[in-house]
Parts: sequence; structure tokens; C-alpha cells
Amino acid sequence: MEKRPACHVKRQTRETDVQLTLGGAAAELALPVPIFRHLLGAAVATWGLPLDLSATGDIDVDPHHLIEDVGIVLGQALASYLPGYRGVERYGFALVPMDDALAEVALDLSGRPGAYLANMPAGAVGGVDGEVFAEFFHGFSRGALCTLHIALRAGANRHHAWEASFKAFGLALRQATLPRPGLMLSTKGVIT
Ligand SMILES: [Mn+2]
Repeated sequence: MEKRPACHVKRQTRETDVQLTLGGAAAELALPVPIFRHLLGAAVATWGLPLDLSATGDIDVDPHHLIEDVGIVLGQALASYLPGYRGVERYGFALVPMDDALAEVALDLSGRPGAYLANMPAGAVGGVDGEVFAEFFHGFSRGALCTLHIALRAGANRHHAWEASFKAFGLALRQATLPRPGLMLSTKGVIT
């Protein structure tokens, strides 16, 4: 299986500046929101695909824009890295425990956007509200054109709940993006 070329995406708006390379050699997350860097780093570690990312933005207003836009750009990069989602597993599923928390992620590289989160805590972790982490997943789903279900099955500790979810997201991506040359799990014959 020949290695896929790395994918570069750059997106600049009045709110944020995000640039990343997916599947390249270097891998560093330059992000000005420490808790998000921690959580995204957990997802990248379980995914196993090198991500080099640099993002800045108007976090003095709210980290919402930056975190959502990183999700959008990462999703767009995945869609570019795996054109048409041909030759990969397509579906990914993971159940990840972290102490009291148990998070479940099911992912379909379906060509259609949709992120559905259940039972995730709304309160803040590391100074960022839970609803902002949810925006990362909504943005990713829109950028990648994928269906994403995330459910917290158990857990009272918010840090554990989100970290288990990001890890499960990475593991589900690892599975869904596994190379399967010639595989097309669609009766339509095309992902759309
Ligand atoms: Mn942690």
C-alpha cells in the first residue's frame, strides 16, 4: 500500500487562523487553549496519524471560534486526505474507559454531516464549557462530511468524560481510516 500524500489545509478568517498538515512527518499542536491542546492531543495519539497544527484566534472573546474552526479544518483535511473515502474501512467504533468515565463513539465516513452528542457534561473543564468541545465535533462532522455519534455511558468527572470521548473519537477514526484497498461498503457504489 503506497503512502498517501500529506494534506495541507489553511483557513483564515477575521476570527481565526488555522493551518495544519495531516499525515506528514512533523507532529506538533500549537494551540493557545491548553485544555483543548490536551484533549486534541489525546485524540491524535489514539488515531495514530501525524497531525501538525498551528492555530490562533480571538480567544480573548471566547475559545468557541478557535475550537470550532480547528474541528472544521481537521475535518476538511481528512476529506482531502482520503478522497471519496474510497479504500478505507469507512466505519469506526470505540468504547473507552477513563476511571469513572465510559465514552462511546461511532463514526461513519458517510459523505453526510451530522454530530450527535448524548449525555455529555455542560460544565467547564480547564476553563472551557462543555458546549464548546461539542462545537469541535460539530465542526469536524461538517468539514469531514461524516456521521458522528458520541455518548457518555457513565462518568461524573467532566475532565474524564471529555478526555475519554476524545480518545474514543481518535480510536474510531483509526479504525474507519484503516486502508482497505478496493473496499467500498456502499450499495450505492459511492459515498454521498
Ligand atoms: Mn487529562
